[in-house]
Amino acid sequence: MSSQITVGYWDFRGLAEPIRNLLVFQGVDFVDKRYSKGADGKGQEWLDEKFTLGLDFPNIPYLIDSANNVKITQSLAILRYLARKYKLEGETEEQKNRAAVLEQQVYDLNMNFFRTIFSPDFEKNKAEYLKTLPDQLKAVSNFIGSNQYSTGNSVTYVDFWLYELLVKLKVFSPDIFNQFNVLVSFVDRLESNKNIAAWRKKKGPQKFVGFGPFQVEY
Ligand SMILES: N[C@@H](CCC(=O)N[C@@H](CS)C(=O)NCC(=O)O)C(=O)O
Repeated sequence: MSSQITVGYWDFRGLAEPIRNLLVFQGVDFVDKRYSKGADGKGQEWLDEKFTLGLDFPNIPYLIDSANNVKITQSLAILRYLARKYKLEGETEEQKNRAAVLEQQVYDLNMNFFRTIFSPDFEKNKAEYLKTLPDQLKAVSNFIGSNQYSTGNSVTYVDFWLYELLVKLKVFSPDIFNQFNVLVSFVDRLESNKNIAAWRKKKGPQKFVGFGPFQVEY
């Protein structure tokens, strides 16, 4: 049977990787549609399709689930849709709340990171950012505590969102990241999932972002 789900994005991790990882973890056969930025970096391949797909707010990442006639954008809306579809919202009210809180916390931490990465005075801002990073990670580590996953002992959609933040920080500052055993174990646990491990092997290292000073692959 051909894949019913398509995820469209640039050819790097970016905002699509949590979505891809959720699908991979679930063992879903999906079309991993990647648009080239092209030699001029303008992404004409995407622009040619952008307004032809029937998306309300044409952007990438997008998700098309043809079996359910779903065509959506906005990375967190896509993750939440998949959470409902695959029952990854959390089992209890408490776990659902924890997922919602962590989702927005990770959003803020991501913004902090990207403000640093894309700031004009990168080196100065990087030094300032690194001073605050241990406290940011400590709070996440305390939140996870002795749970296997971020919101409890079962996987929720927010694990894939958190994972992507953590692996960025792991390569950005291994010394700081590695001080947090809970976070190291969390990343290891997801990466030891057989579907995720096979996906990582198949895809090889990929860039986090398409431009800027943080041209690191993971
Ligand atoms: N809030 C949106 C942001 C989407 C976005 O900014 N997409 C970027 C890549 S990260 C892009 O290049 N979009 C292509 C476009 O604007 O046509 C989301 O979370 O999905």
